[in-house]
Amino acid sequence: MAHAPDTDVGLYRTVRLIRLFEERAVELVRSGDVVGGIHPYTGQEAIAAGVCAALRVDDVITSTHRGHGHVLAKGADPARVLAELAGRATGLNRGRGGSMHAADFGLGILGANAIVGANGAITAGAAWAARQEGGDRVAVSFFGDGAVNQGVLLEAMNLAALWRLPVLFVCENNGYATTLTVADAVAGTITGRGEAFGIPSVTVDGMDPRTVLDAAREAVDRARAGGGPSLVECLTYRFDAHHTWEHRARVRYRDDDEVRTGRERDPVVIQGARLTGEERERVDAEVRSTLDAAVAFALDSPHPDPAGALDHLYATGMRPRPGGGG
Ligand SMILES: Cc1ncc(C[n+]2csc(CCOP(=O)(O)OP(=O)(O)O)c2C)c(N)n1
Ligand SMILES: [Mg+2]
Repeated sequence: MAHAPDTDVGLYRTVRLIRLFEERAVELVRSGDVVGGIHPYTGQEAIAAGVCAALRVDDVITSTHRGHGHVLAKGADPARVLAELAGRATGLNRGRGGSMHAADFGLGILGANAIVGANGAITAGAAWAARQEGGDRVAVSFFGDGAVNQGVLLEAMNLAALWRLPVLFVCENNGYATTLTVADAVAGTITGRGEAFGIPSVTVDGMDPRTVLDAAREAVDRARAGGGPSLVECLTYRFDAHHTWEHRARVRYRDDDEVRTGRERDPVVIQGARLTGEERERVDAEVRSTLDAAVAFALDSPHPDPAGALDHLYATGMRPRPGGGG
């Protein structure tokens, strides 16, 4: 059966895949196979799953430091994403990008991005390019609450509104930028930033894949019809650490009660309740075998040859000249 990501089974498959992917990735960080750590997307899966289910393959997305979920939901091969995290030659970007730079242009994944807020400008540019082409492709920018005070994102919103670009701004408000709360960092409201530019802006439950899909669909339809950008603020909760490093550093900024309460509404459980037990078991088994194969693929893959370290750095295929000079 073809994968239909916007059905109840499809949405469940996507959130389940992202959850298990992140669990396996954390294990590989602990074992030392993924060097440098990751920002787990655990708890926020409904947003990537819901938004990407409203998109076509030729639509584009830009992502963040917490980007595995977006990349997987847009259709990237989990085995190649995991190999990328593990720095292997078979990785999505030949092991050169790692967790925060995964990209697959063929699937419209313009890249995760470690610079908070920076992807807004890339998305507006991609949307402008899509419009110049004459089609009805849309561009989505995923970003966290930590990005809403970054000038570049506000500049991108301004231009997107002014030029009625087909952009969907998706804010994943998980309440924290690292350890800083939204209450301590954000004056006014997040939707108020969109409204200031005349951008239709809504706040939705970011723990329910179907709610996110409905909101994304409305925004995507508007963008395709020439109605310009939209902002969807998704209220969510990060179940795990900001970064895997946090477990070792024992940073304390959320008390146990808050984390317990925050985890009560679990997107995997919420979406799973819409399936029969049999459907759930079938998807769970399928996802487990996909991830087992992905881990084996990543760990069996070779590291890139150091002699080729300067390959693939430029779109033109050129390497820097020996002795510098560009
Ligand atoms: C421009 C910039 N400033 C600071 C950082 C360091 N940094 C990395 S993640 C992060 C927090 C981002 O919070 P948010 O956007 O809410 O995303 P979340 O981590 O909650 O998913 C910060 C400050 C950065 N990567 N880029
Ligand atoms: Mg945040």
